[in-house]
Amino acid sequence: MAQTSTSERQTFNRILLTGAAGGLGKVLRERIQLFTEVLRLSDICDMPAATGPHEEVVTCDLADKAAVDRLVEGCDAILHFGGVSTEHAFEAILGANICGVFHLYEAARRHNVKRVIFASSNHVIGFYKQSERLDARSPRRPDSYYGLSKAFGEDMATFYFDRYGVETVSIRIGSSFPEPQNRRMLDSWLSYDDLVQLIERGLYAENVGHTLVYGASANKNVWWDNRYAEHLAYHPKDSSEPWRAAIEAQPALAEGDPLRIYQGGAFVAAGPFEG
Ligand code: NAI
Ligand code: 15L
Repeated sequence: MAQTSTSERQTFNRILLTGAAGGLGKVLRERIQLFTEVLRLSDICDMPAATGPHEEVVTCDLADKAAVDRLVEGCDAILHFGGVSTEHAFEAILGANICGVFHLYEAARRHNVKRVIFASSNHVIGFYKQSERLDARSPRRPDSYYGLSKAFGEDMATFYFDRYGVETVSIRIGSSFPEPQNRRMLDSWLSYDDLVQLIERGLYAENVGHTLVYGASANKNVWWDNRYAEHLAYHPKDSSEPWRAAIEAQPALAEGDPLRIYQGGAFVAAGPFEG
């Protein structure tokens, strides 16, 4: 971390944000600046050019080990938001998410990065019913190849802490969009402000080891219990309630619709991917 400090806390020298061209990446580009002298933005897709010396823009495929190694050099923390973010054939997920997370941690080890924030997903536990209540120790029930890749990423984080001392906060993000879009998201929604709060806690909390935290706002129905992440002091401020009336006015879902049964919603019914 840099020796310079803001009025409240020290800033990082250089934070790397992967997935910077994505939905959340665009939001974080604006919001993470506060925590770092320089923000290095990376994606496989083109991004708007750097707006000043406080930004660096680097195009990089997470599947390219040597490129990821160069990308991570000089960074003191990583927000890993890049990769395939929905369900696809396994082969499409392999390079970006599975090889990609290995490349990232290997580079973090080589370049002495002490802290990673990993954008994991509710799809690690997506086959649980919406009536079930989980905590960080609940056995996983991935609902997709995508969910499996996030489970692998979480295990990668545990291994790199146990073996090499690289600390991670894995956020099992529910549904992080400007607003909840359907009945399921009334329970799984994570506002952008609450996401940023989680990232801030994840960056500044001490001795996190590998901490797993569920990323949801203070919604009325809570599926996830963050008792094992209390040291992060994450206190969500937002709730999906202001959208409830409009969402409940949407056409009713059929009785067997996975969106009303499973925590992972429609992901449980994707595939198979043959031919
Ligand atoms: P997104 O799909 O908009 O952004 C992901 C970015 O990763 C894209 O810009 C894409 O170009 C980039 N990417 C894909 N393959 C890549 C590769 N091989 N190399 C480098 N970059 C690559 O997804 P979104 O919504 O912004 O999510 C960001 C992260 O948060 C993802 O890891 C996603 O799995 C995770 N997440 C998001 C949730 C949400 O509700 N938005 C919920 C749970 C997890
Ligand atoms: C995710 O993991 C996806 O990245 C996002 O696009 C949404 O589908 C979200 O989960 C969700 O479950 O709503």
